[in-house]
Amino acid sequence: MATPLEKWVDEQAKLTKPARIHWCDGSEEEARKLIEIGLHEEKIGDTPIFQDLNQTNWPKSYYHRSHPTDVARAEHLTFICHPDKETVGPNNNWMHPDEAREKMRKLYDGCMKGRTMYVLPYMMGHPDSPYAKASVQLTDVSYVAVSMRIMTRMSKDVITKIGNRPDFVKGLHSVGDFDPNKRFIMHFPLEQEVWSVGSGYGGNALLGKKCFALRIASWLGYQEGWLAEHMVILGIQDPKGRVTYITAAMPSACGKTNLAMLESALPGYKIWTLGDDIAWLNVGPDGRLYAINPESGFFGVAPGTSMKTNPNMMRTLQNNKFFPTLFTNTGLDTDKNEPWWEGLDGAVPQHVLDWQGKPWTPGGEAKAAHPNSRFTVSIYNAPTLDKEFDNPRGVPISAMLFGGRRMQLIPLVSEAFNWQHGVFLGARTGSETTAAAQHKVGMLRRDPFSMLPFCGYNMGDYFGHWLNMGKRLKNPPKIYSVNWFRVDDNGKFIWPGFGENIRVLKWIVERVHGEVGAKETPLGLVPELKDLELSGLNIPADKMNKLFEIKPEAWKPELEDIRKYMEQFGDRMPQAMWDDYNALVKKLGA
Ligand code: GTP
Ligand code: SPV
Ligand code: MN
Repeated sequence: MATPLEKWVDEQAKLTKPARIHWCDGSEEEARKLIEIGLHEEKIGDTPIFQDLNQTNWPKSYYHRSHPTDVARAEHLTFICHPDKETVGPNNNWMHPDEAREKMRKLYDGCMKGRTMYVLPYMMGHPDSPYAKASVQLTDVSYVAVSMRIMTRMSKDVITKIGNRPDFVKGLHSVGDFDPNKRFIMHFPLEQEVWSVGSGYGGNALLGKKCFALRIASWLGYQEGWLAEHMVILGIQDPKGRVTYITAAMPSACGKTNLAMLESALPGYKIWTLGDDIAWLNVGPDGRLYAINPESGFFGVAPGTSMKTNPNMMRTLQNNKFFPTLFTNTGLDTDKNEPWWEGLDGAVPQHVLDWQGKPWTPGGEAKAAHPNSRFTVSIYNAPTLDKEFDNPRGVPISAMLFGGRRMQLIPLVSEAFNWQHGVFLGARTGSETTAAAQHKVGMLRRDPFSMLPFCGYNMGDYFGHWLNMGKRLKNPPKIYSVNWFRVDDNGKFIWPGFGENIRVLKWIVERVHGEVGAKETPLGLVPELKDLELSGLNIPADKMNKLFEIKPEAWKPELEDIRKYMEQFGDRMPQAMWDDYNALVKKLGA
């Protein structure tokens, strides 16, 4: 008798009609074979999937270019397909499941002809974790198969674990013919299923990541009493040797990976990494909030990464431990056969091909690396990997940060008055858009909890779920708003950011342990400047004050924007959020 898994694979193969089916076992030997196939056999059009890189300077690294129309998440082509539109909410694109299935079946019909279907069994979370979930993705491209091996715990043991159960998370993926008009990423929360076609890049194609670990998982968390969040997880070791665990939510390309492995500018402090993108949060037996990272790799923004900004990531990329490391849509230094991107250390190389493979001229407008070009590398390569990373229970969280990219208004750091106010801080978050998704860059949009593109159900209900989670916590984490991106009158970042962000984390750690005071403002509790460790920074006092400036007049359009945003959710917006909104309006005298 065929298992539910075998039956499902068989049905998808009947629809997509691959030339062969390869069940992956997740081994290194297999990954090496897949790379060979991508180097020499498998092609998209005329282009091989992978190119070799200089193995001396970039050990076990390979280069990939995605289709030029396919370089970022396609939010406008991403749908949640639940029979009830209200459940999906105004924060998502909605399509009826029947319509979506019909549309997709047509696009899938025979789409894998002549190609290999790879069956990828993987765990999100440590296999022994009570919070982990088993999943299987089907794909027709070796790049996705290899990427999923880096990003998740892929193993044939998962097949045994699934056994005769029908309730594993199912992902069907095909690159189709890359036609952007035939590109869709469909989510079926009731069936725990994702169908994606037409894209081979990032969150559109690595279905364990945003599709499952956030959109489907946030829905499961709502049903089952836990949270799936767009958050980094890190430990802050202080001079006492104490490690304090925190999470931080920031929108795409707004600093999570950098924060997750920050190299401290203050002596005696050290950051330990547990995750750079996604956290699953559960109430532990002791009433504290515990975080696990469902992933096991980084899919990080390349441009700007250097020994100056993120030395620990540079060390991770050049570490030989876990095979392989991938670079996608960066530039290529053809003299050395090395990946290159804007902001990398050293002189600009003489001969560079851009992310589309065309000769690139330095100094012009055009970038060599696509702004959303990325590396894919195992978390086990990170020299900062926390010893608790593989602890199935996760780590207890003492503070949660909500960040965004805001040139004005939002202070460097402020602490919520209480859990409910913290949920409001998360809900009112806005951020200027980045190249991580296909849209105009630099526009302010509301991005509650940095989850706008990732919350798989109505965000009004999501805020309510957060409020309820707080009620179940005996010792809830403190909640903070942070903003590294405030600019001066010349449009320059005031705060140096990166390794210097430890100064903000230090204050947060001291707050968590009741070791330092704070000053009340309409927005929340902020540090007294004397309590922020600023030695060696040379930021003039007027600029430091600007980082915390609150001008009620300037807040008027912001408050209007927040109100309009909240109103969209009608009855589903919890009254508690309106109470906090009204309190803020009153305090600002606006
Ligand atoms: P996703 O992987 O898309 O979810 O992004 P992320 O949140 O992990 O962003 P990442 O850390 O990769 O940072 C993206 C961009 O923000 C890069 O260009 C960084 O150089 C920049 N950045 C990160 N941290 C800071 C900071 O503290 N200050 C400033 N000014 N820029 C930063
Ligand atoms: C993001 O956009 O938030 C990412 C990259 O982390 S992707 O995997 O493409 O979603
Ligand atoms: Mn992300």
